[in-house]
Amino acid sequence: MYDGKSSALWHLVLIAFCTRHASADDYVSMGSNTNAAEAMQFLREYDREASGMCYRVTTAQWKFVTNITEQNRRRMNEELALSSKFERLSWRKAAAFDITRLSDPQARRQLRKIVQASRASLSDDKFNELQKLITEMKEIYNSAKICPFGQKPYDPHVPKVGSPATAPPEPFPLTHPHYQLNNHPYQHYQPYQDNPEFPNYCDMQLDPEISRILAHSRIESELLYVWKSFRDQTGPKLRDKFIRYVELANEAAVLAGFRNAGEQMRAAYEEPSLRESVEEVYNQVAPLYKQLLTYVRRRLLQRYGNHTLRPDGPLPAHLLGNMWAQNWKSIMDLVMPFPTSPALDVTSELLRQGYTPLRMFQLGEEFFTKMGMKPLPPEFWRSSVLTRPRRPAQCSASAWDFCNRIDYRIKQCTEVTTQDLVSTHHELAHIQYYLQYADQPQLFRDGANPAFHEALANAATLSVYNMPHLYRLGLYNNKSHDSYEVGMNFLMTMALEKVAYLPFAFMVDQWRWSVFEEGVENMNERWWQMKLRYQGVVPPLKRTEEDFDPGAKYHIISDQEYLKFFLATVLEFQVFEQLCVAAGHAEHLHLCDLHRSREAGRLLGELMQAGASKPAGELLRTLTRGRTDKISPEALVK
Ligand code: X8Z
Ligand code: ZN
Repeated sequence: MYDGKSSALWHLVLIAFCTRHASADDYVSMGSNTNAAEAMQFLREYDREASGMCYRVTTAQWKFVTNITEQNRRRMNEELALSSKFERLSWRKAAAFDITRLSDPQARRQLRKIVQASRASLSDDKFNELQKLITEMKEIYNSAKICPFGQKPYDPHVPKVGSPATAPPEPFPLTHPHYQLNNHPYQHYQPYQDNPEFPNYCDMQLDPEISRILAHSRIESELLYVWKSFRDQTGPKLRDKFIRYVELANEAAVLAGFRNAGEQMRAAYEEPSLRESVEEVYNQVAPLYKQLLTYVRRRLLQRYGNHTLRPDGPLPAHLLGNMWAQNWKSIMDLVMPFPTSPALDVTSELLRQGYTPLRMFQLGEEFFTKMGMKPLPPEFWRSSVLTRPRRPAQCSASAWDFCNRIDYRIKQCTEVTTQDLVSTHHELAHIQYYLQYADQPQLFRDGANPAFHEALANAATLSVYNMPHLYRLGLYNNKSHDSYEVGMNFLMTMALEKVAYLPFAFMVDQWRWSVFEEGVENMNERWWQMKLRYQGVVPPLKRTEEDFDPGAKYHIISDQEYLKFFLATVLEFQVFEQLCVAAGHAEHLHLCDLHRSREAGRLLGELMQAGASKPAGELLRTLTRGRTDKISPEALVK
């Protein structure tokens, strides 16, 4: 992940275009000032102040997420409030210009970025209410906890068997083997109620405990329990706040000249026919997804039997190894095409060779420098958090740009596993993107559209975990296995991760746009209708409008656009294919290794250096050497 532009400040600087086949400038709240010198002066000051503000907010956020204390939370919220004020003020100044009549296209582009996606046209009260709602929803979500399977909520008045009545509940250490399931075949999995060591303590959070159960347990009743309990602890508490959020976001969008908040979100793509082109991409990948679903369903039937799912019906949402059924890679053990060949897991080899988190990062840095790209600055090594801190901290991996052209960091609680080796390269690719576009003005230090950051980071990462690369690194010996079988297993892992994800990533914003457009009636029913239509997935239990299942997905309640993940998943393969062409690779795409390819590095660097200074279509033309400015799933399907 990259965390670059997630603060309130950066919500306000997205570009806004729209679907009404008109010019971009039609949607700018236009002022009358046509003085070009004043506009340039304003942009210079904005650049300096916005970079400074971004540095302060990012520093405060970093302090909080790497050391969760009330004081750090307060400081972060203070900085966020200041940056909101700055953003509103800047919006007013920018909106005073008649953007259409400025002759410098880059200045026009920057001003539009300040003005168009803003919610600053709301009254102060409503603007603050909207920010507060989003913060509250995030806090409710992040504090959701459930009891272990088979246990009642902890009651301090009921003595735990074998312990004194006064004993406080003990925090369960994450080093306990019950949580260390990554490398264990699922047969060794022991459900909580059968585990005498597990304490009577209702403190299981989504990450890591609940996610690990969904990934590793093959006990249907336990999967059902955690699937339901997490939804009980999120949705109903979030529903009313979300309804008010929809109302305010729509009001802000209408004041900014859009029909609704969905249209305002889509405007960041600068593509008038975005809805149609995204649907076309979905239709192109749907047949492949259906094949995958059919194959996986057969294997699930073998595991869970026909009282749990039907041979010709949809898939129950709790059996796919993930809370949202969005990524199926955890059920690889159930669906592996060649179970006697390896699944390219190099974890034990990494451990055997004495790899450490630091060495994994050094290896990742080398991957980029050997392609002729930029080395990491000393500040990176000085300040990054590369292993789990001993204090309360958020552990999700993220790459940080402190907006001062000096300070770049990664936060990742790295473990020596294949998955974290991949994640290390992914986060380092985000840092590479930051380094490459560092000389752009602050407003252009971002991806060309919301999908670009993830797409380029993943494109660079795709060659890291294929056979030739792991062989080259001395982590996999391709002599001892049938390479066809290993290749098929690898492609199945890819399909479970990338192909299974596509309909989910597509439907999230289809649902969100429908709520912004048509209102909040029957929100939950509509969610499940879309899950069935696009994903072929059904809830394992009856759902009602008392439930609010979209609220179990963080990106929905935290106001984060999701279409970018759908487009990024498609685009990463399109970019990867072109990088492989540049590298002179002529074999199957899944065997392409970008190792030491200066040509691939040059192309990737060129795409990254542009940041957001050019429209995405222009970069796609650069990528495809003039052939197209459209995103295409051809390479992914290949
Ligand atoms: O949100 C994320 C990352 C940040 S870029 C943690 N992802 C999406 C998700 O969790 O739904 C990565 C995969 C898709
Ligand atoms: Zn990322």
